[in-house]
Amino acid sequence: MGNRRALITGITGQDGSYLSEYLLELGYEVHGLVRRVALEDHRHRLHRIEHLLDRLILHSGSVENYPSIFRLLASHPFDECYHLAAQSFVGEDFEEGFATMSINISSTQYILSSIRELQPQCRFYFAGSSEMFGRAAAAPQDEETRFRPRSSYGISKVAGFELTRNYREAYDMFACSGILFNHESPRRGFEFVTKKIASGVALIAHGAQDHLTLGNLDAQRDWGHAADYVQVMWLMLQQDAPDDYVVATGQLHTVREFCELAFAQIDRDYRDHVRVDPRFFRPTEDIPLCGNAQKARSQLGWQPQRTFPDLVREMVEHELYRRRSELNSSRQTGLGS
Ligand code: F7E
Repeated sequence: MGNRRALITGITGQDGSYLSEYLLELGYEVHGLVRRVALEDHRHRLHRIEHLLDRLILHSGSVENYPSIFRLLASHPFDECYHLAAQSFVGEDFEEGFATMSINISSTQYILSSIRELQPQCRFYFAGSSEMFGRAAAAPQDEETRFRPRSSYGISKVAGFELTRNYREAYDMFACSGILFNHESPRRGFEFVTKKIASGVALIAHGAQDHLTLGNLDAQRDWGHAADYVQVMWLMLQQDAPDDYVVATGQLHTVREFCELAFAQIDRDYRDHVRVDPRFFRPTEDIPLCGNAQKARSQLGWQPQRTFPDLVREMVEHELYRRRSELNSSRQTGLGS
């Protein structure tokens, strides 16, 4: 596999960090585009890739800035480009619609256009999302299901998906989209419900908090593990022909089930600790988002390794460990002062 070279946008995020690990293991030279502020504030902004920093090549720049993308692609030849950077929180989206649309759409076009002009042989992956299905007319959703996005985030992802398809068809580029359903891990951001629950459970276990406030407990999601999902991104770019694929577990779980399992891990009943606040509610889905990943399974040979209970356990264990370490270090600091 040797010296293949990959560029990852969004390398500091959950998926970027798992994909970096995966590509490094395969022997790739891995480059990332990172904002200057992140490079200056290593500890906070690069925490997910801190353990990899001596093996990665980071470039200062922003996907919102065409010249920085163009310059990077003009100076380094890449075999593969994974475009993961995006404003990705759906909840905030109703308020922040303008920024979400303009950042997510223009960044994708900047990258596709630069690749076309400078390195048309470079294979391109676009991070699509189940949010593109929005108010889906049918379940489960697959590659043939019509998109009916109902958030600026979903609309921006449909635009990125269509841009990717168009560059593939009009310019014969090897450009693919993965339509990824929710994927979580201990590296998930705190604004997402799984991380919010796992970290709330740890705070409650340590007596730092008594309850956790959530939105709709009956909301359903098709939750997978991010480490399983990044493998499929790589697989898509290793095929003979570019194509788009749905990536999902095909199994639905409610926020309530996540809570039940997470609290059971500290021998508590979630009903004693979870409060519901309509502030966190989103418009309800008549037909839940649940993916059919048959095409990825049969054509790419992909198979998720981790189950839903594995995911909950890993996330809660991680948060319990993190809280314990924080408490120990604050005790030590207290002793020393
Ligand atoms: O919400 C419900 C909420 O914010 C999951 C992103 O990666 O996946 C993610 O988007 C569900 C929703 O993720 C709370 O209403 C209840 O039904 O964790 P989430 P998301 O919106 O599904 C898709 C595929 C993406 O592409 C996105 O980038 O949980 N929920 N109570 C809550 N959600 C949050 N955040 N907080 C609550 O308190």
